[in-house]
Amino acid sequence: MKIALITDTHLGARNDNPYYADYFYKFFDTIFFPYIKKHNINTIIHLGDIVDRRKFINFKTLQDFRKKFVDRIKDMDVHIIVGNHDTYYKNTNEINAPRELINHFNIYDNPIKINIGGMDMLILPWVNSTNEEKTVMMLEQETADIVLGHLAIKGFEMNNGYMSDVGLERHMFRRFEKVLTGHFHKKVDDGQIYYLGSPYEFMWSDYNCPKGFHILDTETREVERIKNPLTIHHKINYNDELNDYSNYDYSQCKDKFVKLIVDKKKDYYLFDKFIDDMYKKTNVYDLKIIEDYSDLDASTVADDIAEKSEDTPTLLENYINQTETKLDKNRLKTLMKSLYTEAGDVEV
Ligand SMILES: [Mn+2]
Repeated sequence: MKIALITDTHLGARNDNPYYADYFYKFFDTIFFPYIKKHNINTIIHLGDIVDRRKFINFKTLQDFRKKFVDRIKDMDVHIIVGNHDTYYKNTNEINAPRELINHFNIYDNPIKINIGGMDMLILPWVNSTNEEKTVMMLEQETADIVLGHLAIKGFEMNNGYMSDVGLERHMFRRFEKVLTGHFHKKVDDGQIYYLGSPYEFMWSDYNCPKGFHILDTETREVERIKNPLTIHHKINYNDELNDYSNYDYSQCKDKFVKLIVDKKKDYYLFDKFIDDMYKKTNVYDLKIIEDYSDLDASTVADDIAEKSEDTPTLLENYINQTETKLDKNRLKTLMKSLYTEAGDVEV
């Protein structure tokens, strides 16, 4: 039996931004649902963070969710593990979005052992102060073939370049054949614990980070990755000494957030035309131009900032790296990162 595994869909992400919603549902319309239909897959396990907001839901996001997602899986065998973005309170999973929105599916807001297709699975939803003891006890005592969860585990790369330093210890999971989990959006593994990664991009930190979903075969116990080739973030390194932009193919900028990093700009007229044409010929959602000042022979630090600060988290990290302080820089970075993420969630 084959099971589709998907996680961290965060529907309604980026303040319910419609461009991101279009991009998310393009994945469901053209990649995910065609795949599971073609392969007669009738069982889905969602490993948490099905929606983005923890406290409430936007009606447009809710309608899309119902029509473009829930209605298409309503006759399937669906299992949903509650993630941290699904829960209202920080210290308990008791009130959660799946329970309120789609209670007719199997929803797991507490640790439990289940069996699907003859395979014993230990299900571990988001760990908080209420269920931590039970989670640890089940990890120590329960027998199961695999663990499926929405887990924070120390020592994994959360986003490009960011390591997790809070959560459960890896050794707690070593008794099990495989651990498959949501939570961090980058696909990483240590050969036993697998962060499956989000199915699509959310932020610039997802740029160049492969996305997709997985198929678990309960007979062979293999986990197969299905790639999602769709992206929403696109970077261009502009250099008119090396490249000719007169016949530029703008199709790669269509329906994208674009960052144009200017390495060399000799011909100002051509540059302006390039920008004008970008707007005229393609539906670019947003264009950010980042000038590199290396032409001005600025100091190495300024070069560094211009070159490496293509997104805010990187800028914060570079700033902390260059700061003279006795404080723990990794803790500072984690704090800045969580502030940045929290600020992104604030209603405008
Ligand atoms: Mn998530």
